[in-house]
Amino acid sequence: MTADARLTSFGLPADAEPSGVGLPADARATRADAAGTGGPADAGGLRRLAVDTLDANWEHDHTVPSRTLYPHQWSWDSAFIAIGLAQVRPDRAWRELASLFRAQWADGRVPHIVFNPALRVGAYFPGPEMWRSADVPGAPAVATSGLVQPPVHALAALLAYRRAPDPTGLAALRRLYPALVAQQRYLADRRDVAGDGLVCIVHPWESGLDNSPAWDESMAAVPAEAAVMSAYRRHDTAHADAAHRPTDLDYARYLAIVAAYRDHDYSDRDLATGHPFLVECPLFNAAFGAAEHALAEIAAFVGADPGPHRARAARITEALLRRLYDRDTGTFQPRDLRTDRLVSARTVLGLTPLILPDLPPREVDALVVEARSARFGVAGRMDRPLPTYDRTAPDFEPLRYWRGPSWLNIGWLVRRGLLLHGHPELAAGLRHSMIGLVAGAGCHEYFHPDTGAGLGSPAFSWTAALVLDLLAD
Ligand code: 9WN
Repeated sequence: MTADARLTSFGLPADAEPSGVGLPADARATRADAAGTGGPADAGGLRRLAVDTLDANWEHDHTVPSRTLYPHQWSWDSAFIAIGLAQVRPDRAWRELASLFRAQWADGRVPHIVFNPALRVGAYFPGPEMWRSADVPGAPAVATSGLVQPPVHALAALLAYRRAPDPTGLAALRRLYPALVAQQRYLADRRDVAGDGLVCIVHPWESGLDNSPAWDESMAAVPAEAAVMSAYRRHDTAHADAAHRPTDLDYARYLAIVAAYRDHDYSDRDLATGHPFLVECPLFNAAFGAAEHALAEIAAFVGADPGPHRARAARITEALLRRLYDRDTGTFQPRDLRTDRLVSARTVLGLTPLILPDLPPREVDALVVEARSARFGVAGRMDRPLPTYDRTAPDFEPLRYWRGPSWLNIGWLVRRGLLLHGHPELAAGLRHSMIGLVAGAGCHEYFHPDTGAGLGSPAFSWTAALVLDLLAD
């Protein structure tokens, strides 16, 4: 069956057919590392592949992003995974979120990795021996990292509850609500380094888009030598092509920033005076604002007051507009707090504030222009998948991780924003393109932004989860 024939068999209207998704034969059947194969022939097959992938990655109370590359629990992965699980295994959606929040620190931070103590030393790098969370007062009994990731969990909990608004869901929502509030309080109280109402990330890993060109300028100032990596064994490059991953110099800098934070017991008190990486990220802050909108709705369900959440949401949107919106380019850009300058690279991060329902029409219109431009190519009939970086930039890299490839979580967020702001035809184009990627290549971690070929882990959980959500919509 040709890729086009596959795409029409997903019950999508013929007029939503992209002109040239053009997935080549080699982009199709790639053996999944845990579950299925690429290229199921119809919507039922695609759904089964996605469910099989999630089932194969389920580990007693959470889902691993990938059995090989990421065998522990990751924070924002669990939120995206819960959104998909809510479609097929609602009990697991709640267990997924509950297990993550059991590892919440006393200060409210939700760690970006929760380590599975049953796994051997070296199952992932950098492992618990590098993070040493047990030495820090306020860390949970289980070993974790000390970083955070974008707070998309309140949105996930809200969507899971809307999908199955039953007494079990309501009880789970009631238990989660105070933990979600504490997560936001940590970010607002401890991570507003500039005092401007926005959260500052202290490591590129906190963005979730680890080696995005958005961090190049700030990372260039972090002193480190690639040669230090000869003392370590990277786990990722044993399971994925090194040319599709961050470089050794990136990793040397990642480790230097971890050491700086860890050696101050992950304290946020004096970050401004010496921490080597301090950036306000548009996606992280859009998620921070969207979380307050979601919490306002959750508050209404659990009998709490939505008012303070609405007020905080409005303040976050206002701060994003004031501090990260670039009038010259008509998109949002990260701000490096060490130089107090906006970053110039145009990445897909800039489009993600569309997930804020209260983004004003003028800025929405500008972001839609940016999304439709040759840089990102969003259209009712998309020629090619949404890239993570400006595809016209000279340093666009179609194979390397967050420097070009297409990722489903980002497309899912942008599509959500387009729907929120009245662009159903663009949202349909994006949905069709994302489903086409998984139909063509399977539940890969990321995809070649021209050919749609699958890259990274071939059985990646959030890809499976979000395609289930897209199919159900
Ligand atoms: C570091 C688990 C995580 C995702 C991130 C993605 C990648 C880790 C890594 O995998 O990061 O946290 O080892 O590269 O960049 O977004 O949460 O899927």
